[in-house]
Amino acid sequence: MRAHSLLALLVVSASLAHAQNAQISARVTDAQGMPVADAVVVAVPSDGKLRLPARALQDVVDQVDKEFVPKVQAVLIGTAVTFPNRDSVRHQVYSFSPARRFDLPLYSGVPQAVTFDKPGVVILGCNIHDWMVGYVYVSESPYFAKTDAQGKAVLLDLPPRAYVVRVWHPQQSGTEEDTRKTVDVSRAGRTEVAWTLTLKPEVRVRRAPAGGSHHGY
Ligand SMILES: [Cu+2]
Repeated sequence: MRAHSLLALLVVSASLAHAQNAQISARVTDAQGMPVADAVVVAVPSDGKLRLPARALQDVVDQVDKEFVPKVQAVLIGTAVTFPNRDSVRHQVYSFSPARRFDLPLYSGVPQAVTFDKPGVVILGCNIHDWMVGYVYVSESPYFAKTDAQGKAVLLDLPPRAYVVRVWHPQQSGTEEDTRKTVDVSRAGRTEVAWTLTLKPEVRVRRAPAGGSHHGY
């Protein structure tokens, strides 16, 4: 497709989306029927046409009381994420994940941003505090949301069409691909979709006793 016709298509689809948009309301529960928070719900248009924002986005994962906040951060591909340290001790945040390997030097305050330019899951750790685990979920689609404490997430402003919708959670026992559902939101309005995930127990590294830091950090 030539560049100018692609542009015309984008303009047409943008104006249609403006005229009438659709929503997907997702609900995620576990095998016991309890709500699952921190699940990322991603919708990809079935025709593969993704409209990404012209400008790269920015987001934040804080370190508060020696934990990542939020524990799961969902971002669009291309987003620059900063990792501000709100603690009085220093952190050294890294990831070995193939989607984005990085290693920030030991720091206080706000280090340089890390850009996430490949879709996938990036597991965060801290070289100083072994129990610190966080996740940056990098979505290839601009249509994503994270479930709240009630296990609910709403994807807003969807151009009306069919989507393949999937769910990711750090403890899910199956694969993200197994959760794929085709959801047709050709008509404006809200469509409800529910998933039941089987979750593995959370692997927790014991924290050092409060106030008992053996490090000089
Ligand atoms: Cu740390």
